[in-house]
Amino acid sequence: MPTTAPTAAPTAAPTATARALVAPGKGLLAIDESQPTMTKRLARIGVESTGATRLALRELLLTTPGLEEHVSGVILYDETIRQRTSSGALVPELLAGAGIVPGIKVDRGTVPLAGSPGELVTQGLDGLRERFAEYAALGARFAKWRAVLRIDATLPTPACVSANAHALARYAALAQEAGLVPVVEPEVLMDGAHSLERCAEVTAQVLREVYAELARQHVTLEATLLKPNMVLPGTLSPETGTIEDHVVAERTVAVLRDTVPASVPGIVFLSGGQSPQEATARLDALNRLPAPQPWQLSFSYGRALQAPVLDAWRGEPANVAAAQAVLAERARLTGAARRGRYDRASEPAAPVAG
Ligand code: 5MM
Repeated sequence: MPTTAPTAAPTAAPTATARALVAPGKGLLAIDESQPTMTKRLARIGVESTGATRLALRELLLTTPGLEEHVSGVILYDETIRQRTSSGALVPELLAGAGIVPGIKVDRGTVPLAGSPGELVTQGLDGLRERFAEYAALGARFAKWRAVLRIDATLPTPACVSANAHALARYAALAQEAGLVPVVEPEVLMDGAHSLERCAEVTAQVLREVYAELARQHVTLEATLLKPNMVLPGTLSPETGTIEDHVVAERTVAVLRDTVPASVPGIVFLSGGQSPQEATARLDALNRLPAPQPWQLSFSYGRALQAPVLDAWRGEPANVAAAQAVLAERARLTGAARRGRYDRASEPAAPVAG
């Protein structure tokens, strides 16, 4: 008799969903901003954050013509998954009708980690089984939970890495129990003056711990996706701006090859504060690497897809079509990068910083 519980056999559906989410040329659009984040994003363009303005922005994004050509799935926020668009359809119905898989962010944000000054742990496990049942009934087929790790001279501590990996694995096991694909997001932040090599070291440390916990908690990797940071120097590092995209791609993949099992179908990078052009060029470089990788290399971008759209919209109904054209173009370029066919020269003339 085995001494530990066997790994549950995946149902066909979540495994197929995980693969569909990283179909060639496609990736995820993250519009799961919590209320405080959304308030900041809207304030930047002079728009008050209300239920109506948040829905107006999200409807603009989700009804962009042709979005499904490059976007396989959308990560929604709790408020959005329950909202009806002007057509009368619930947001998940609208997405499913367009052939886009609805997903849901289920973490409840970060709180200070007791005993680890300056570090955060993600909360939201209490009641998660019941919330998953409700989200599944609302049409969600995948989920996301984000852990945040900060680098400085002494951080992250082993306690922070371990606590966040444990929570990610408990979330992933509950997602699979409910039949949803867990997107596992351990984000090592770009904030700070650290080098590219320090980011590589910390990202590897974090991913090792995450995959050890996922194994301990019987998570079926074939029905998961990983949403990591790219390996980059900190925003205040003297290296920033000096490292070529192919070096970022090579270091990122070297870390992932050391830490992420081949049974994971796809890696969907977060943009993490990179400009849309940087995030696209680096995804392109990742997909141009000569050696074949065991997993698909795709995207799950929030700011890198949305920032220029917000600038084009500015809360004005008259700007909706122009803003949708910006998203369609950003999605087309990111989809091209997903295939390693991005041409930087085809960027709009005056790119907007993320
Ligand atoms: C879209 O932003 C997401 C929600 O963040 P908060 O919970 O802090 O409001 C965030 O989790 C996002 O999905 C990832 O960080 C990736 O987004 P970026 O902008 O880094 O590509």
